[in-house]
Amino acid sequence: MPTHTTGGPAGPVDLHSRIGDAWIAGGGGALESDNPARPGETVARGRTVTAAELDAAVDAAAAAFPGWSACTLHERGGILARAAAIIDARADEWGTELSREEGKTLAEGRGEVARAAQILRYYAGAADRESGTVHPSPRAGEQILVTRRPVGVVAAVTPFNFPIAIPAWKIAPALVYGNTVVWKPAETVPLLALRLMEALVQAGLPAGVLNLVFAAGDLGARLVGHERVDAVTFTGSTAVGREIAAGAARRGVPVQAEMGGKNAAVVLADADVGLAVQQIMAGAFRSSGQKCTATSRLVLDHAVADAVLDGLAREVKSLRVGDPLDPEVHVGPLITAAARERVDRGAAAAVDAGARVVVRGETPGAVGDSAAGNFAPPTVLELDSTDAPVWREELFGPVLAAVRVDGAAAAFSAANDGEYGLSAAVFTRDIGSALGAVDDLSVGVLHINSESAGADPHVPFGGAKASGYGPREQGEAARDFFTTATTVYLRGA
Ligand code: UN1
Repeated sequence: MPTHTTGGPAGPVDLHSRIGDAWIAGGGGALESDNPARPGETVARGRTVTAAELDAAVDAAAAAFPGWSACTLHERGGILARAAAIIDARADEWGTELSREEGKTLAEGRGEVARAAQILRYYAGAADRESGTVHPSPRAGEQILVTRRPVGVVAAVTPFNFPIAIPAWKIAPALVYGNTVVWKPAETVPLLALRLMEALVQAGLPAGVLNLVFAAGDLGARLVGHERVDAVTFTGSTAVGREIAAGAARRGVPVQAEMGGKNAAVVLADADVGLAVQQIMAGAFRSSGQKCTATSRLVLDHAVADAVLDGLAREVKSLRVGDPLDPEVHVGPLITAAARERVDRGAAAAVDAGARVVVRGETPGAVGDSAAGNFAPPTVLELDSTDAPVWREELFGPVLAAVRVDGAAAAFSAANDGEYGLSAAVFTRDIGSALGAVDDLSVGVLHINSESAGADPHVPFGGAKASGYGPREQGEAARDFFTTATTVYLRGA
């Protein structure tokens, strides 16, 4: 294994892909991750793989499959548990690197690394959980068992915004249930990918069981379309997810795609307004709104609308936007300058079309100043109708668009008005309204009186409508995706 520096300002960390039992430099183009808060500061540096190297990674995963799938769940789980301990021991250091590379605050960066360890521990425990079922047979002297086998070689394609937690929740279940994996992380966060890979190698993962490829351009498509790949797990945009799903359908390969979101917080007339404001702030502005579960739409009952908007205006004014390594900062930069421009353009277009600016926070450095970091001001807009693009299109930044409605029925219909259906938050003290939300909102994840973001490893995670395709992630849903069932009719001879 190459020796890696800790990645402090001393200099960029050397990146290597991992194929089979070797760390390789990669024969493709230059790859560099930059600190989004400090333009020009390189965090990690290396090269991408070539098409031949990518194919070699798939071959390595295929070659490792028979041996790995023949290990017991306990053996596989033991490696994940050891990797979790390694990650825990490095949580402060790797959490700091995460903040430097991705831009979320130090608390969120360290929290995410700890979360990755917790996810690995959860799947390590799969060894002791049921993995099949036994059914009575209509015929005497027979039992019917449903057992589960691994699917084979899995391609995992992961996004920038949770550079270690999302890979952990895809890779850990894939591995523990006996699959081998080729993993392509987002090009903007290679360092954290390297760290997770290092932890698993150090924990004793056999060669070829997980292969990490830094890949650019159309190599992502080559990976998910590879004839030796048996299943694809993806998190990213709806457009890419649907393209992957269409290609996989032609090959008859299962896909789990977790895609965009435009998640609403609904505040009903009887809500605890203080609680709602605090939770909306967290849902909308943590990670600068760069979560597919972030709150980006607000549906406010007329009775509480002014109180909620006034509360948000007060809170947004006290947010500090800046370098996430500063512990006083609440909101870091967006991942790239292009992301910042997209968010600025989206908010400006909404204002041009008549949206009222309820509040817009301060950023260090003027918008568009390329010497400043990629900071976008936390912004709350009020709209007259739900027709505006800012209501419908995912901006993936700290922008909230609010509308006013009368009553729960109108609120749920406004929340459903859009193509996405990942998560929602409903604030109410009325059990009937809460149950109404359960029935009426087309979402995969519903929070009653808590923020729209967040996911626990033991329960299903995924979205309705354009937000999700294929089986849910996490918990038993992950087991079902990463295994295939054999129904066994068992009779004595
Ligand atoms: C969370 O809300 O903590 O990409 C997790 C995303 C989601 C994960 C959200 N797949 O933002």
